Amino acid sequence: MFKLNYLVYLHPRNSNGKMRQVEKEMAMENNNNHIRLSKLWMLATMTIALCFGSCSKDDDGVLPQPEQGAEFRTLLQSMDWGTDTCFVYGHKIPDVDAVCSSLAYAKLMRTLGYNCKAKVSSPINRETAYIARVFGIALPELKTSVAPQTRLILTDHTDYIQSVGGSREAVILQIIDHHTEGDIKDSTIPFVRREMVGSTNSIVYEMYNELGVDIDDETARILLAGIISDTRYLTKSATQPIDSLAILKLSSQLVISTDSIAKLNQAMAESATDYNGMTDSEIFFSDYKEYDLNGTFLGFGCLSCKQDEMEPFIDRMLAIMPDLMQLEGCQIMVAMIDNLVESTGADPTKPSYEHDGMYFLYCGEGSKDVAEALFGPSLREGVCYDAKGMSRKQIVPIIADMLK
Ligand SMILES: [Mn+2]
Repeated sequence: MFKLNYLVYLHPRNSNGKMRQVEKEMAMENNNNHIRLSKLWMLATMTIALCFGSCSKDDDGVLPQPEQGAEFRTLLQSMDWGTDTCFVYGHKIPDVDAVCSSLAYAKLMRTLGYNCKAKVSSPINRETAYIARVFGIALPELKTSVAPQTRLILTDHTDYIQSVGGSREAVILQIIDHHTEGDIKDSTIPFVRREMVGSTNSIVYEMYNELGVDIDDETARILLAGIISDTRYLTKSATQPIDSLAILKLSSQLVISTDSIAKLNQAMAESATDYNGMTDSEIFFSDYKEYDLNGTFLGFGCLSCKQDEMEPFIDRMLAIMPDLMQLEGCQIMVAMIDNLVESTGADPTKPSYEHDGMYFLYCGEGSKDVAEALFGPSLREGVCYDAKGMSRKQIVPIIADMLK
């Protein structure tokens, strides 16, 4: 089968917010020079955007052009879609990026004539519920497993353990993702688009442009919500110019001001860290992923806590981690807790709390060595501190390397 893997790795910004270096890798298993040229053209334009910063008046120049989608349309036609609906899934314990990318991508596939429907494999979180209410987004139905041979498209993940039940026996047609390759190997999937950008929704946005498919207002809201959430309104270190460009274009289509986006982001962030009425284990699992790192199962929670409540919060999480580790069948369980400090309040559009470093909790054999290699000596047993504020997406590949 005609096969195209498309990979772009971009280094994170340095402290000046400028790009340090651009490293590109493209793996193509066909000799279609036209594809290669058009992809190179796109990389070149992206590189220009990276070098000269984002969101200038010349933004149109960095958007992919519709004629670039022609080869992809041919590839879609050659796929074995089966006779039933193809389901589009984000990862288990879905966040806004997972839900929105599956919705927007299923819509794109339907527009191109393929019978696709977005689903979620486990219940949505509070941030998704909040933004769906504000934006009037119709959420995907819950479907926790699929029958063998079901056609799947996966967004925002690349590991079987994070995927819908039955995914190992399903036929995975496509992966659209912004994480490094997991145990679902790219080489086994007809189409993989993996770009190291801030949000999967930015990749979906690029693809709408490449394919020349109009983005209706509902889809614009879906894409915008995903990008705001996964980049925390362009503040996370994984953020790239395409994320800012997409927010700019989508918000201008929807006539939403920069101020409104900042306020929306603030409200979304607050709903994401609203643990009111949740048990400690519900809190621990509120943004949780598992990884099979060559046979070592890693459980990884992402949490946040206000600085003045941090110590008792760390104690509560450390107290339940050994039991949760056993419950989940993991060998190592870790959690990062974003440290939220009250902001000065000088700028009303800025969130009332800002991230300032993170605490890294670890549990399980060998986890201390891993944590201390990453972040230096423990503050106390089970706790390290990271001033840089690395993301889970950045930490997991490093842990995977260490465990090799
Ligand atoms: Mn994501």
